[in-house]
Amino acid sequence: SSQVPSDGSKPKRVMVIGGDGYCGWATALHLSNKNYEVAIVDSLVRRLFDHQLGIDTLTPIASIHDRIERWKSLTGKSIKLYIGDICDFEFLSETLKSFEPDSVVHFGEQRSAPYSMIDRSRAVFTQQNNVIGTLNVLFAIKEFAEECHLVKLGTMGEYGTPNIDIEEGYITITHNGRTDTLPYPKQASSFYHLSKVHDSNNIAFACKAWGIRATDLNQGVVYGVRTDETEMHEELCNRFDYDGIFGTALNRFCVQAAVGHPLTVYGKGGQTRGYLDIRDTVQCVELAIANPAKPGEFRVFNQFTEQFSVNDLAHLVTKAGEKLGLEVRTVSVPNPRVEAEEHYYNAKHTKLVELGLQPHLLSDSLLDSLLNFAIQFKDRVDQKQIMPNVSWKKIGVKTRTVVS
Ligand code: NAD
Ligand code: USQ
Repeated sequence: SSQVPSDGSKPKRVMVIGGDGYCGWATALHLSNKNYEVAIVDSLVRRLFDHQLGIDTLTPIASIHDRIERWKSLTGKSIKLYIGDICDFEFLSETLKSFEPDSVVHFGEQRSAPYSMIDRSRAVFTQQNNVIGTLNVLFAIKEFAEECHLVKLGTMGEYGTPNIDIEEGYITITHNGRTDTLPYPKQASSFYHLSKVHDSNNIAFACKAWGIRATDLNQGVVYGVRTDETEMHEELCNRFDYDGIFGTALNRFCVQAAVGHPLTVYGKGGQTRGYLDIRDTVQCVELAIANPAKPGEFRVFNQFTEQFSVNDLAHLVTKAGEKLGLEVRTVSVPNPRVEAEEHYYNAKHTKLVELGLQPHLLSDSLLDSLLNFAIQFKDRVDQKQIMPNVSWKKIGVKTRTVVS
């Protein structure tokens, strides 16, 4: 598949915005390992959220400077680093002009639905950071790198849970005898998920109006932590969120099982989503870069490999835990969110497979190793961070300075 031309032409240059985060760090290393020229752009705002909220990753993570130095000393490969906020257009345009990327992979957003529902100021921050950051990327590409391919991380949550099959970005509809292929309807269910809908609309328009090439990766919930590159050294270790704000379903359940906390199924537990292993995140992004969209094309891929309900996940973790001698219990937590708890769900996800994706499906052995990973770090778990404390209905206009 992929990567670097063996014909002596120059290696492709990829700018990874949000490259200090969970998906971005794994992807930056993977691409560097595949001989892409990589630059990381990050404001480090995610590390600041952790400090402000008093939460922490399960795994100790090195500073971005130490991470990059360690990578260089292990592999001889350099990753360029630009620290700054992409909402600052001066910073972003200087970065783009200096690095001259062939593709920009944009992970750099506030990505937690609960964070966006803490209070008015966090809702506003999320949409401002995400929507304006992406608009700036679009303007910078138009002005300084018009051939550059934008690979943007979207979310499956843009579609919500409609009572019909979910297509990949577009749906063909016949109405009053006429037929058209239209953007698939969006029904996001948090101010965070809505920021992704706004981004998608802005990118689609920029492609049409200016001829920009873009791929929107509607990613499902990511699980796992190890990738080939991050496991090369402890200083390359990725973050692993388990708290009630940034932790995602399966990763949280594994940590909960490891420390003997009951699994926190919200409401009836029939909430079904698409999921994928972080090793497939890096593979999908590489496939999107290696097979770029055409000028003016706004391409949409649904990036997940399997569907599970929350109850399915609780069941799988309980079984895997038992094999390791853990006694795993489940509690039904009153749902802090407003979402359907029993619903139809059937989403297409064939386009990345057609490009060559070879999925790592959720298996007993992966669950085993995730659980063992969580057990290895269980002394770092702060059990007070586990229960959810952000309510979709109780969000207020007053800024919450203490979130506990
Ligand atoms: P993360 O919070 O771990 O990483 C995001 C990174 O972006 C952080 O390092 C942060 O400092 C940086 N960032 C945020 N705003 C920025 C700005 N204005 N300028 C520069 N840097 C900025 O999140 P993640 O889990 O790695 O998610 C990455 C992307 O993938 C997000 O866009 C998210 O919506 C999407 N996604 C994630 C998941 C998941 O399960 N983790 C699932 C689907 C989609
Ligand atoms: N859930 C529980 N118990 C928990 C945690 C979550 O029942 O302890 C439920 C939630 O109510 C929800 C589902 O599990 O129905 C998924 O929640 P999540 O927190 O794992 O994921 P979500 O909030 O949707 O957000 C995550 C990422 C986000 C990404 C999204 C992909 O944080 O960046 O966009 O997954 S998707 O879900 O496809 O929209």
